[in-house]
Amino acid sequence: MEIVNARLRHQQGLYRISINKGLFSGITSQTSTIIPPATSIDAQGQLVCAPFVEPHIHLDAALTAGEPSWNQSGTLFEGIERWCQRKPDLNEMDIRQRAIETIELLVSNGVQHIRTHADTTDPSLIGLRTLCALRDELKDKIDLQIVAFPQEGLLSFPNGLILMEQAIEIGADVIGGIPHFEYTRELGEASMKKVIELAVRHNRLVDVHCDETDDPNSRFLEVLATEALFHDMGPRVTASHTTAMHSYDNAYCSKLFRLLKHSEVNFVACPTESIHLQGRFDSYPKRRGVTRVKELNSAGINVCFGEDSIFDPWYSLGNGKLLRTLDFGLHICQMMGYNDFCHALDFITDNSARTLSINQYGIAVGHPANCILLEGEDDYSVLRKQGEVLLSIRHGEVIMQRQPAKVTTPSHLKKALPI
Ligand code: 17E
Ligand code: FE2
Repeated sequence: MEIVNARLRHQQGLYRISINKGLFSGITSQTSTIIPPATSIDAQGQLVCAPFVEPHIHLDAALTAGEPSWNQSGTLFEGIERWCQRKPDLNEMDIRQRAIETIELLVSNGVQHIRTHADTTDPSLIGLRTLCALRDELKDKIDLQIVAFPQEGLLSFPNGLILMEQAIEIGADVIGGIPHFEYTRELGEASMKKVIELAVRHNRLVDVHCDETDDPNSRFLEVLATEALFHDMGPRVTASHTTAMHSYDNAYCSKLFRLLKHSEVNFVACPTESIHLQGRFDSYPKRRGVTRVKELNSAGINVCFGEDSIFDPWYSLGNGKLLRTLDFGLHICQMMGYNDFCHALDFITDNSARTLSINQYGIAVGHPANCILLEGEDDYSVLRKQGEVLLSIRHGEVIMQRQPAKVTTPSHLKKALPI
């Protein structure tokens, strides 16, 4: 198989991309547009790019908004309360159906790698078991990483630690935490040490919901990053949300950034989620509550964007379109300069792939032939158009294809328009 008339990120001109036995086998530049041979895919001068990566989502909770009641206040804490009302009704079929529907939505929007959290503060661990089984079942179609996430606290929830250890045994890929939700600061700090200790012992990745609050005194990130640094595992550790960093004072941040840089931990910001859940205890001015994406990125620290929720107790919108998340993120974080736009797709592709420690990601000879076709020629135009993902190829096979929407103008309007 081959794709012709393709544009590639940060390259001039058109390219011909050959695929053999599920791998990229050649990438050659074309001198001009070519008429596609019958077996080729014609990219028609549009951007072929590595698949989108969803680095942070909760598949166990997806599509449950309003069940049994809606989050009225819009706070994280009411979200947790509503989820706790839904938890007793969880069963394998229910979770499977919602997770598959959500994965299909993501795949139809160009995603091929997903990191999902699964709540372990449930004595049955049904969410985690179901998602681990689904990960194994769907492994040819999608890469799924499962985070064992102690939603109600690793050390504050009864048997939280035992449940976490069971979750690791069942097969969780990543160890999670929620230090700002533990009963005390001491428990929050102890939980961070425990998370890293478990990850070292069981050779797992780490992804912590860290400081997801507007409270400027929530400073568990420094504990997480230090533990990661001292155990030499920063690149395998992710701090999700870190919304409190929005409210830290600049003097503290300047000291903190030195540690973050040394530790090499990764960051996930969820701009749609945080603009909605944070700032809820403010009157005016209201904080945006999104972490310092621009500053982290400028400091050379890895940061990416995720959706977090699709129609769940925390956020009742969301549609699987990471281009939408990216658009929100760039606006909220004021990354609206020409240079920001030229590299925008990094936040939903390369940076997220690094966060997930995905090997051989990207369009290069010898890598798995995974790619998507977008509407637009480069990062800037793809972002501006907010078009559809037209094609998704995985291990050399088309797993999703759609025709670009055609607009027709009624004839009476055509006459009126001087085109
Ligand atoms: N749980 C949590 O603690 N925070 C979130 N943003 C979501 C679930 C979606
Ligand atoms: Fe989350």
